[in-house]
Amino acid sequence: MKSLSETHVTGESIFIDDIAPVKGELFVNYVGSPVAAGRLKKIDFKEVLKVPGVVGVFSAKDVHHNLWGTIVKDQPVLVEDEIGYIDEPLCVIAAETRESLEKARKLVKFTIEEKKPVLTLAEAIEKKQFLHSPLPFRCGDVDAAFKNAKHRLQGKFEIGGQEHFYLESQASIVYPEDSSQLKIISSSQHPTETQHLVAEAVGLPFHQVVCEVKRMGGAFGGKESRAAPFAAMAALVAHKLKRPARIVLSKDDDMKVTGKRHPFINYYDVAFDDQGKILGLKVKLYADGGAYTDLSPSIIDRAMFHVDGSYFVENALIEAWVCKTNSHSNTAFRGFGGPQGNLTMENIIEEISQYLKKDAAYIRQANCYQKTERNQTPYGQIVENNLLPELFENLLKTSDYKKRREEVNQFNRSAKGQVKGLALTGCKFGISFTARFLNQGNALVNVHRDGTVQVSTGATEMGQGVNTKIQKIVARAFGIPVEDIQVMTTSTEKNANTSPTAASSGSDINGAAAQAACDKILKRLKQVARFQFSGKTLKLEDEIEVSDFSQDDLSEIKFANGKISYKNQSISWLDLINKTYMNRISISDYGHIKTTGLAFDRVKGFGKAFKYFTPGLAVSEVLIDTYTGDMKILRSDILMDLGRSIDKGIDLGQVTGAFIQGVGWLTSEKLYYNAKGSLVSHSPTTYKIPNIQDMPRDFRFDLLENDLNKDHNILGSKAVGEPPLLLGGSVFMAIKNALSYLAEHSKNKDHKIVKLNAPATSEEILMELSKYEL
Ligand code: LUZ
Ligand code: MOS
Repeated sequence: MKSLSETHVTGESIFIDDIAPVKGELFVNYVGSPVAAGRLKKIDFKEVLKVPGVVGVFSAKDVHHNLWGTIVKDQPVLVEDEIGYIDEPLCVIAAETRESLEKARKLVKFTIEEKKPVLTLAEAIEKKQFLHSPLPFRCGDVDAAFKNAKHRLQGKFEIGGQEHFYLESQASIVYPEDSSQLKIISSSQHPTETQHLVAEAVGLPFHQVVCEVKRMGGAFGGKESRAAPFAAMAALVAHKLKRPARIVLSKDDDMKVTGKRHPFINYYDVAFDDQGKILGLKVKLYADGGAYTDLSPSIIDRAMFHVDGSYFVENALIEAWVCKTNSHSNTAFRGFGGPQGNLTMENIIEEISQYLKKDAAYIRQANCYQKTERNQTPYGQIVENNLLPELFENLLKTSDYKKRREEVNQFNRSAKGQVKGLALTGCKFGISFTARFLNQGNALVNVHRDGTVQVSTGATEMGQGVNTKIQKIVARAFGIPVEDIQVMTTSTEKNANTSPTAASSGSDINGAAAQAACDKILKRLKQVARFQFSGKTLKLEDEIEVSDFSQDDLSEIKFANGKISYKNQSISWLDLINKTYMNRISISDYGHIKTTGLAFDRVKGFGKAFKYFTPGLAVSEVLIDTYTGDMKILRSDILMDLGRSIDKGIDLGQVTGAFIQGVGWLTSEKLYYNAKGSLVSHSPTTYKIPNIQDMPRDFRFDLLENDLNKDHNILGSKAVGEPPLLLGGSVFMAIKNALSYLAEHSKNKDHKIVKLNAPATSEEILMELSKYEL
């Protein structure tokens, strides 16, 4: 049997558009709005219907329940009246071939009463155009802290958005089945939401719709909420025309129409002492939500939860708003607001360091959360089992920080046209969905009579390796080889009411649910084994009473290496499951788990919001060409606490991949829009994601393994998917640090402290340099 990664590399893995079309299958696509704001008066399909091969056109009136949204149902599948953003889907066309479809898409005529759009976040802030205003977090006495502090800095920090750039665009195929049932195959992180949205869009009860997800070619949050409306477009066609329907977006369309990471404009005011210890903090976070609510309320919450970064802040006021603009509705993206919060704090500390002329790494170390005191977040959660102090100590040593700082100082004294920078930054990512009800999962485990096992959960595989981790968890539970475990296609038929595979929680939640299902089977298997070991001969016609033995008896029965042993006796796995089956005892089960102990009160802004934290640190060194603004990463060192890793290879893959994705967000991935608000950087030729040349020239990464998470999470592991993305901030701060060596000599007094917005592209770096009047 080939491993899960081998079939990717050999090209055998089937993605949505690799599925061969079936007889009668139609191609489906939407037509987007030519303007960013206005009222849709009329759609004229006359020319479209003349195109050979076009078999159907659909608009809002064909959608049974048009408004959708994970949190607030404010977003139309197809615009009915008010247009929210340019390129927003206004209608759907179905055709026999892709060629007719593409031809037809250009021929729709819209009558629109145009309005003046609000295209920038700054304008939305000024107009107080808000989609959501959460209650603030407060702790300590901020006013007193500011009054008594010796130093104070204020500023504004702009952070750009980010395109997900999954390799597989949004894609779904919908097959009509008997008696109005629909089967959806989708590239979705959230099959349950896709099932529900499709059912509502076509007017079917939920039990008539099944959504299946085999795998995705990347998702990064972009398919958490945003996969479902495209599935609904195909479903509309399949339901009305009773023919299978396929929608696969082109890369350009996908980039224009789907939301991105939220851009932020943040204002801060910080009070601190001579050593750089933070005494008080006031932050106002403004996120660009785009046209609709989508997941923004949860995203702004996570931004607020991560403004503290890895640092203790005794007195704080954290306020936040989600702004409404005439832009694609921004959405989940790996980190989910956390990166924007964390970066704001790292930026503040970088500026404190420049102001005090002290090395930022030691200011960070001095502010970092401690173990028994200075360990409470601004929202009242105690940072338990905190290894941040060890991470600091270790990484400062292994990265040779002190010596390299001296080398950088020396280089910058003599270099012409080049400047180096060095920075250490951290993350402390909260693991749990902030919406409490999402912290649950279920799994179905079927043991077969040849000893092999199928496991199904709500987890969707998007390249992150969740299937491999679940496979390992089940193999370990039964003491059999991983090859004997098959993780099945995710389907709402087997696992209903699942949460999205998101919030880094895929393996935590679904792995624990799989373990719970295994535990139920194991309990029965152990009772049968105990019966066997008690010396009684088991005959097929015997009725075993499985509750004959106490837990104490059973706890000594071990499952390992394909054998079940008790004291000096043993039985093979194959024998035991067959004996169990022949006695008409189930060798399948279903598990359900929930995360316990969460107690955050949104009104008070206080309590335990997360089950645990995943912390990590990174040190990055950069070299900047001061004539071109070109930046190279000379070296990055990453150290993370992932508890006891279930699969170190997968975890390090997530660490390095997330880090580089964070670097791309903060250094090269700039989104450009034209005057009408349409994205112009909508392909890899204009949108610069990192390539192999952008990797650190010297890249070192490791885990600080420990047992402290064993009572908190499956096998003592920690979630890894999102946290390391935040460490890309070390490269941004290293750039800021490099520029500070030049800003020091600035003739322009207002530019003694480096002010850099994200992403720090070459242009952004050059523009900042030009202000110093060197
Ligand atoms: N999705 C979500 C997430 O619905 N809630 C969350 O808290 C979250 N956090 C990170 C990523 N996706
Ligand atoms: Mo998410 S940002 O889909 O974990």
